[in-house]
Amino acid sequence: MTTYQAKFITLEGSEGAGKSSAMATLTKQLTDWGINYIQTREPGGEPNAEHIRELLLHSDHLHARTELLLMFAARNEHVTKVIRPALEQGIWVVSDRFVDASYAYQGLGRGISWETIEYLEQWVVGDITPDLTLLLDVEPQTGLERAAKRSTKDRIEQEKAPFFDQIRRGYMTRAKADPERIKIIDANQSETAVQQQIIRQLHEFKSTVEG
Ligand code: Z5A
Repeated sequence: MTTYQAKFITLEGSEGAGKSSAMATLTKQLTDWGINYIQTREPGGEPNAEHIRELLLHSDHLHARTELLLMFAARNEHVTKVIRPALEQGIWVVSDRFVDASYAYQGLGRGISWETIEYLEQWVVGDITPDLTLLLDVEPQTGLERAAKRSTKDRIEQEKAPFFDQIRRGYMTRAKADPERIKIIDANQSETAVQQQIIRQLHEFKSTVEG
């Protein structure tokens, strides 16, 4: 397995968890530390992958398997053309979502087996594993109320509360299996409190990587 000097950080969470402000906090901290990083997102983060994102979020009646395969098709473009080259050049990568989202949304949400997702992960992503994942955990109802303030909803956002309960379970299962990497942020709290938790986790992470 390749060990990169540059680090790969991901943000995860279900609907209305507050990833946008979390991303701002995270990138400001990296900037303050003088770290050279790129900010990206999934699905997307590369021109072809952004086309696939459009299909994913705005097509009617996508079959669950098609949804999963498109997520991984976009991810293949993203990993090979953006994430891996950046890490190889010593540039940190910060991504709004990555593979954990596929386990939560397509696994628990759509009922696709984790073995299938593991197979695709191995094939497409290989050894590109995040060094740190900040999982913004919010009560589905709270998240949906926050998201309702937004004007429009994409195809996946139109799902109802039980779907987002499953997403939360999926993320929690991932976090339990890999507590060293996935740090849970209580996103039910105020934006300031969430910000403080993120900064605390980043300081801990920095001291770990600096040895
Ligand atoms: N998806 C998938 O299914 N499988 C995969 O493998 C991947 C993704 C990679 C697009 O992702 C969809 O793709 C997503 C999962 C799926 N679908 N869903 N749902 P995305 O990340 O681009 O889209 P998103 O999940 O809708 O995220 P978002 O809109 O970028 O962020 P958010 O966390 O949902 O919400 P926000 O905009 O940051 O915050 C929502 C509102 O709450 C906003 O007005 C904030 O000001 C407010 N807020 C935020 N924090 C707080 C606190 N702490 N208190 C009060 N109010 C707050």
